[in-house]
Amino acid sequence: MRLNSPQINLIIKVCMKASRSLIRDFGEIENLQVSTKGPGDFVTSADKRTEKILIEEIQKAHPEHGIITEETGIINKSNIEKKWIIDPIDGTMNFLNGIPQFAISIAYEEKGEIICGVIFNPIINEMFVAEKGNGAYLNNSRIRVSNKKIIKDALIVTGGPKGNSKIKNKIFSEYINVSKNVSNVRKFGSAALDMAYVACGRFDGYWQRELNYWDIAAGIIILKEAGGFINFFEEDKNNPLKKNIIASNSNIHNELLDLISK
Ligand code: 2AM
Ligand code: CA
Repeated sequence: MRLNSPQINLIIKVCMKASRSLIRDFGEIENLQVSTKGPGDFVTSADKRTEKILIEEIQKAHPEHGIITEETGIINKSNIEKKWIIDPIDGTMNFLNGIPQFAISIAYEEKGEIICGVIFNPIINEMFVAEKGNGAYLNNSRIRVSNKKIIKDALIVTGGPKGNSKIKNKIFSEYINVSKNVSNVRKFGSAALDMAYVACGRFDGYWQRELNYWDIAAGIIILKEAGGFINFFEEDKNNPLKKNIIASNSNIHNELLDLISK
């Protein structure tokens, strides 16, 4: 693998460190599921514990850098040049239910451009890595998006609507419209892994509304470096961290865009 920037090495190191406690916590979930209290609080603390390790390790190396995370919010807000974007557990609902489809997602950004990113599923030990200009990798093998050319044959993944969404009906009708025009649609519950799976050709495309930037930041660079196309739609200028995204291989991108009722 040709990826060797100091940032990518740091991300991989902190991911591996945080994943040790995350794997332990995941192992506890089964026991908690049968307790009357349920695993809800435990998951929140697993999220926080993982995030704390990630933040501490990045701050050890770069105390002055900006960090945006799901749980803690924004650290060193004034540093707009160098930022780390962290989602400690993407796919929290899966984690909570003992389903091994979740990941640590970390991206590094300079002057508003994502430079590198990692998405790591510690349970099945799949690490997706990309660095600007140097390609995308799954574990140590180069990955590329699929070569599917016809949208009717495409396997598409999506997510949402979230529980409190105010546009559930719109999202459901979009789902129906896409379903009718592609081979099939899947919902796997982790935006980061959905994007990584498009990057390695398991899915041909992905769309989702009402995401947060940390759900997809690492996915963006991994997918781009794997030859994928990405589009954001209906952007909210007052809330730049909120995202609606379409991502796919290059062949079916415009057709998938047309199926989304913008
Ligand atoms: P999370 O697991 O970190 O919450 C599920 O469709 C995907 O959407 C997950 O990646 C999930 O991230 C993300 N998502 C973002 N905001 C969400 C919300 N409010 N409710 C559920 N999923 C959300
Ligand atoms: Ca997330």
